[in-house]
Amino acid sequence: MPISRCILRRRGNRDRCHELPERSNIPGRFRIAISLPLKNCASEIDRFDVLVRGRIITFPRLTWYSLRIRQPQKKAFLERYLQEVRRKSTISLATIWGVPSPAGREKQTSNLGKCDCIMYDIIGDIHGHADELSELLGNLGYDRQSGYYAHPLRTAVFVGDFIDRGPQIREVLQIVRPMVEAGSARAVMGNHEFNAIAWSTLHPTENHRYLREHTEKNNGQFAATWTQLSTDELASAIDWFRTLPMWLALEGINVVHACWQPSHQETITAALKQYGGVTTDFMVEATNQGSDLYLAVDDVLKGKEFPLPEGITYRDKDGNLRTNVRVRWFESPEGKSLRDYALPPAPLAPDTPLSESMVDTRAIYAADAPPVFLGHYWLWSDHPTRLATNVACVDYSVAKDGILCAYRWNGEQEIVDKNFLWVASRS
Ligand SMILES: [Mn+2]
Repeated sequence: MPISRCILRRRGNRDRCHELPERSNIPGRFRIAISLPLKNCASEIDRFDVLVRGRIITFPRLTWYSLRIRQPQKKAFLERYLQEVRRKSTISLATIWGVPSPAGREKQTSNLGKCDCIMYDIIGDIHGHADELSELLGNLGYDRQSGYYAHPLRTAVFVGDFIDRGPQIREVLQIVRPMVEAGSARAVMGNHEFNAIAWSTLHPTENHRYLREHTEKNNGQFAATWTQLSTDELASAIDWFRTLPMWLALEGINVVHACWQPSHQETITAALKQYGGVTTDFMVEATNQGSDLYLAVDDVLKGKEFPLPEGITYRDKDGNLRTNVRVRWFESPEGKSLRDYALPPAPLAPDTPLSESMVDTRAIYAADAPPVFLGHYWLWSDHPTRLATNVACVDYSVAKDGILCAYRWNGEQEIVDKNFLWVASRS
């Protein structure tokens, strides 16, 4: 239902109508209006700041609500929310209306442009830091009343890399997976989940060979996960990882762990169809270095990397000697040195040349494309900023004493730095 057509009526007084402001830009899977006594607005503003881009709309006291819900799960959400609202003495009533089905919503989006979107909180790489995740979800207004974290009006989106490194991998999975399964969150696969599947999968025909070999280096990268989880827990986690999409094209935003490249996505989509999902056969091809699928998955989940010029190396955060750098694939390299094109900035000489022949222009992200959100890049700042007007990374190194970062998206097509939220790492 287009928002400008939504009308609230009082029961028993059909002449009294309250029409919402014309195209008031409330993105949301459903729409809600709450009658709040004005004097209480200040104390409730945090809780209801999702209304109309941060503004409370105060209606005359409403005495009924209407509910139009086609999805049972969403209905449960709303009912729980209404119960909570009623419990609060300061709030007289809530009004909720206009809950289109997903298919209907897509149609509406094309008609209404950015007006009619779900609102998302995009959350960066967690890497076993459950305490920080709980704190961040709490700050974002998610609560655990139903046994999993949920927000009455918003959906969380995880950019992958739930496991490895941190001390609370089991707890992270116990938070994230139920949210995704219940529909209060979406999630994409990170390279650590992909590696975990490969590490755990035996080659179907070559005896005793895992698709990700159990070398000292590979075992070390995965050690926190396989030592913290029981065999059954690990198997269950791997089963779930196989169900994760490698990117999400949502209404109004794109989400991928490392690199958005449509030509690679076509390759991956074709392989998923051919092999019936992230099956063992899919993984065999995806781990076969040099195959098109390997190259596609490698770029999408691990980002593009350029080799350093002969004889030049540097050490990364883990102390590993690097002979290549991750790059800012989303923008043109024109006029840039390799130092400027690296992401994060690499400790290279300013005149380190960039081989433009390596640039895959198919990955350059159009300035008018929807905002794309990434993880993966281990950025470091106590004040996250966008990478471009429509590109943002939400990985700020919580597993290296950084911050766990989220971006609170309210329908804007230009990313604004004030919508980053974060909590500090506790370890
Ligand atoms: Mn990561």
